[in-house]
Amino acid sequence: MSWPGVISAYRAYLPFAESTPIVSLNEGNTPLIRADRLAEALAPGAGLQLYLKYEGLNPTGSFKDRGMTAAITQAVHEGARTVICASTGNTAASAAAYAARAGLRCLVLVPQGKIALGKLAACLAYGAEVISIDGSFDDALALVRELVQRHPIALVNSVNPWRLEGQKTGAFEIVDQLGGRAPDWHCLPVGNAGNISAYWLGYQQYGRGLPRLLGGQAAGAAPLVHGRVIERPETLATAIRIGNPARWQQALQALDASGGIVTAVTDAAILAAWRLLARLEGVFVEPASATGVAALQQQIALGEIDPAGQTAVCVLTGHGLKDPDTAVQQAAPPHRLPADLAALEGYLGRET
Ligand code: AN7
Repeated sequence: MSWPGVISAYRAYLPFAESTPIVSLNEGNTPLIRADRLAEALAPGAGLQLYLKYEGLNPTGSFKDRGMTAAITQAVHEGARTVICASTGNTAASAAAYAARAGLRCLVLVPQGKIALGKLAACLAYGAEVISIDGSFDDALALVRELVQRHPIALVNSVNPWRLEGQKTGAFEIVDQLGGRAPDWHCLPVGNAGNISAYWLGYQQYGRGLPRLLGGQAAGAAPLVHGRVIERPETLATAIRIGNPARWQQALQALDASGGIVTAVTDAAILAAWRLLARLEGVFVEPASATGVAALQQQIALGEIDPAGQTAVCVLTGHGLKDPDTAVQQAAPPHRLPADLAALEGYLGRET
């Protein structure tokens, strides 16, 4: 049977009326990939059971589609004609796609020069009106929050509670894929803090056990770790270049209630984890998505997490093709040879 999308799959757990028409791209049902080689790199000999929830395989290439199907469904239900969001890129691409499918006008505000190429390309392709703000994501979010007070436009950032309703289905899937139980550790990047808040709601509602949450923030954009707004957040992981998360308090409560940890990891550590994912497991993600793995690696190395016999799930939030520029910049350029067998054999025999 074909997968119907997260609202239809988990309708009994979501507050939609039976009669509400669903706007879906059949999102969700992403693979939970066992990662033994990565587990061995992070915790040699410890018997860590590590899984990767590959959310980059959603229809627009990121986890945002789970929440967006719910937010756009509800916006249509309430009669909206126009939707808007501020975004570091993935929310924008997702909003643009679901708005297109619903026939809505879609405006997206993005920080000038700080949105990865694949995200911009998608927004433009879906026909969204892309507005590049001379400021940060936080500036853009403040602007749209004000705008929707004055105009009948639906805000589809994760301040919108419907986003969390859809997003929490990620927790249901993980439990189902693990055979009916939550993992010991649930690791993920934290930017605007919608995802971590939603996962906690999902695990609680599903009632099959609770994980401890491990949130990773980029060192240059770590308001939750430092306990203060970061005025000028900076990180190569542009998806999580956020200094004043909208779901700040809810995330702290979830972390606290789960006995969790929120930690900052350097861009170098994020890239190291990003590389391990691709090279040890064949899983290509955008840099921000490796932040949960980097956080797990750090906490194991510091002795804060004992990996022995534990089950950990790392949520990989966005596909690697979202940010092709970083991937190319991080690698040596391709080898260049004449179209000639001798040259190719010479290359094959060289020292590597
Ligand atoms: C790949 O698209 O905020 O903590 O505007 O794109 O729920 O914000 C993106 C966030 C992690 C952080 N990984 O999730 C946006 C946006 C990726 C992301 C996050 C984002 P939240």
